[in-house]
Amino acid sequence: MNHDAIWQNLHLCPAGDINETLTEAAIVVRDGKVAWLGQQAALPAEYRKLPRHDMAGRWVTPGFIDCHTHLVYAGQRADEFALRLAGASYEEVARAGGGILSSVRATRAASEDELFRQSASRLEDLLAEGVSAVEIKSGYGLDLASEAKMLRVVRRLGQHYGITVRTTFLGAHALPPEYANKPDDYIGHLCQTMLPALAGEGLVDAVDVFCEKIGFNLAQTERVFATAQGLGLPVKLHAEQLSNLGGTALAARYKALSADHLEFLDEAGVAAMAASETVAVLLPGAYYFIRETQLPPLALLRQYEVPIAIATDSNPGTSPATSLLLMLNMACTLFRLTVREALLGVTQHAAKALALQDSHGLLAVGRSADFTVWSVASLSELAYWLGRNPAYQVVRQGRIQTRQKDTA
Ligand code: DI6
Ligand code: FE
Repeated sequence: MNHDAIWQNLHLCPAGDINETLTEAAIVVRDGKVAWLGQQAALPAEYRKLPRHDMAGRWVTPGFIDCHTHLVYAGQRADEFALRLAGASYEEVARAGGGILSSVRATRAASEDELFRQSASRLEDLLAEGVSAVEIKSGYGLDLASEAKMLRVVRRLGQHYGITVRTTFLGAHALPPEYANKPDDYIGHLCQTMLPALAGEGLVDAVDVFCEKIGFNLAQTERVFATAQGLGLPVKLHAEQLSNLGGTALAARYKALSADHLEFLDEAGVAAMAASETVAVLLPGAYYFIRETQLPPLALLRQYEVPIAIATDSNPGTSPATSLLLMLNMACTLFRLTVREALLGVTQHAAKALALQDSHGLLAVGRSADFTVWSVASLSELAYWLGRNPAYQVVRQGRIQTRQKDTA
C-alpha cells in the first residue's frame, strides 16, 4: 500500500532545536522518506495531488532517540528498591550479591522468547512517546551464551518494531559468579573469547564498560577498549557515576562516542571530552532513583561546549524508567537544563552519541520520515508534563503508528 502523503498545517522543529522552527509548515512523505519540507505556501506543484493529513497547528519534532538503555532483562527488582528505602545503599545491595547479579540470574534463566516478551513491553512504552531509535546494552548475561541471547533479542526488537536499534556489548558490567574475586581473569576471557565471538556474529555495534569501584577499574577498562579498537568497534563508558576514577579521560583517549552518567566528572575530564568530541550522556532517572546528590558539572559542560544527551538508562536497578519524556522533565528540574538543551539531548546529540547523526535526530529531505506530531501549544510542554504523553501521531518511515487521544 502506498503511504505517500502531505502532513500540513503544522509547526515544525526539524532539528530538535527550539530556536529553529517553522510555522504553517508541511512535510511531504514519499516511499517512507521526507521528500520535501518547508513553508506550506511554497509546496512544489508536483506534490499538490497527494493525500493530505491536516495537523491543525500541532507541533512536529524528529523521532526521539534513547541513546542509553539496558532495556533487555528479565524480572524486576522492586524488593531491592524496598531494601534501599529501609536504608541499604546501592553498593551494599550489590556487594551482598543482589543488584545486577540478581538480574543476571533471572536473565540467564529466561528463554529467548520470554526475554523478548518482557523487553518488548518496555520498548512499547518508549515507542508510544515517539522514540524511533534506541540503544540497548547487554550485561545481564555475563557469559557468552547469555550475552548472545540478549543481543539477539535486541536485534529482533529492532526488526519486529521497524525501528533503529544499536547494540552495545556491556559484558564488563559486573563480575559473574563464576569469576568471583578474579576480575582480571574475567576480563581476559571477555577480551579473548566473548567479544570477538559476538562481534563475529555481527551482534555488537559498540562496546561499553561499567568503570566504577563496584565495577571495573581503569586498567581493566582499557583492556576492553583496546580489544574493541582492534575489532574496529567504537567505545562508550559508564563513568564517574558513583565516584571519580578518571574513566572519562581514558574514554576520551579512545575517542569514545559518549561518556555516560558523569555526576563526579571534574574539569580535566570535561576538557578531555571536548577535545575528543565525546558526547556527555546525562541520566536523570538514575540520579533520582538512587537519590544521588552530586550534580553533573553542567556549567563546565556548557563552558567547554560538550554536546549533552539525555537518556532513560532504563534498567531494573537504578532507573526503572520507560519514559523519555519524563527524563526531559527531570533533566530540566534536577540538572537545570534548558528546554532547548533537553530536546537537543534526545535528538541531534543523542544521535551523535550513537554515531547516527547522518541519519537520525534531524528531519531533512532524503532522510527516513520518522517524526512525532504533538498535541501541544508550545514545545516547552514536552519537558513540562510529569508522566503525561501528548503524542498525537507517531510516524515511522512515513507510516502512522499510533493515533492517540487529542490532549490539547
Ligand atoms: N550503571 C547503572 O546505573 C546501571 N548499570 C550501570 O552500569 C545499573 C544496573 C543495575 O543495577 O541493574
Ligand atoms: Fe547504564
